[in-house]
Amino acid sequence: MRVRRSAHSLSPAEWDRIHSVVTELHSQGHFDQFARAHQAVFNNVHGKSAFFPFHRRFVLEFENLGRRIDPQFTIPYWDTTREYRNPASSPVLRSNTLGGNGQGPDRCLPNGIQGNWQMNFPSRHCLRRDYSNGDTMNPWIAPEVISSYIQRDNNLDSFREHIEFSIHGATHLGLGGDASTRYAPNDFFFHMHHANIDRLWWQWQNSKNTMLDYNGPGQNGEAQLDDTIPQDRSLSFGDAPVSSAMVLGYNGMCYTYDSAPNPPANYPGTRSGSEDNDSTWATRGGEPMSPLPMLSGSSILADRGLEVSRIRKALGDNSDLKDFFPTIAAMNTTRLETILSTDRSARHKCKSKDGQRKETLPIEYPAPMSEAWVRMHGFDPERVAAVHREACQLIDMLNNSTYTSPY
Ligand SMILES: [Cu+2]
Repeated sequence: MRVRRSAHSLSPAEWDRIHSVVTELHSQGHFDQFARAHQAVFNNVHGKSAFFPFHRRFVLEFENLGRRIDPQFTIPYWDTTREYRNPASSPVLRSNTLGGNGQGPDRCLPNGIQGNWQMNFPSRHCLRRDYSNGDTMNPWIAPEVISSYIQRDNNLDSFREHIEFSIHGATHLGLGGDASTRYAPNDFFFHMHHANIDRLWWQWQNSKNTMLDYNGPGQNGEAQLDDTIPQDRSLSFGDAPVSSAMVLGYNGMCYTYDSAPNPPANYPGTRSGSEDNDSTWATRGGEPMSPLPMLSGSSILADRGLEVSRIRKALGDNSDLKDFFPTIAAMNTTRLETILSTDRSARHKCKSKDGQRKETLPIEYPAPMSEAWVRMHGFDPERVAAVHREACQLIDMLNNSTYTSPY
């Protein structure tokens, strides 16, 4: 089982290896292929339930191609909540990592692992980045908001809508250039971002009894587990059903994340040790191994469980706590104590250089999605606005309480 790691934890030597792999993949034409394929299926895999399973399968296929070049290759995930206040300051966007902003009238990317690349889809052009606010970006999504979604969404459709209209869109739009188009896979950022979206889905799947949860708008009416994952002829999904992509560790989904629950050891379906795309598994309503892996305090809160005890303390037993953070509201005191002790050791890391804790900053509102983005996806603008409004309400609620964000 391969383990996808946080982009923040990679050494310069590991970035060099990624550089070699993506350079080779580009010379073999795979960046063009994936950009074209993503554009071809675009309307079937955004704003629809297939959003999660399609992108899970899509990123995996790209990773598998990379492993033909370097058998150790995995796609790092980029937890973009980490630098949500000032995304341009991210260590992931330096000249020896993903590169920074585009330059010149065409906003060509001058540095990073794809520095000065020429792309061929949809036509020959330099790979572009164009930050949303000049040399900086508008704020992304605070980790507290994502934690709230993981805790409170009880069906896939609400979770998908929350993620798609918040962290998913904000990050694509922040980087701009190729990353904000239908052919976004031209920018390797796409795969690192979607690995993170996939990790959040996997956290949500494990957070309650929702491992096989699948509902919402499908291709024809209500989505079903035996729907075919939308595919482009250039990809090797075949007629794989959505069910084959639901559980990591099975049906060729041979990977996990360094900061998410491990795949269940025993699950109805095929435990496949190969990279084959065994799409025969279509369990519906099978009994999952019980109990499901429990999320630790840190996983509940976007990896850094610092706020679990703070949120509980600040919000006490009021109804806002139950509405926005039901998992924390339901925690017993022993569990809280355990998290609290992790909290104490982790707090050191939140000190800035002069030893002052940065906990007096209010949480920032996310920038709203642009109209062009909403139109390109055919989203219902009312729904997009509602998700944004709700995130702002949650942020107001936390900012008006005694809660102080450690981020
Ligand atoms: Cu996409």
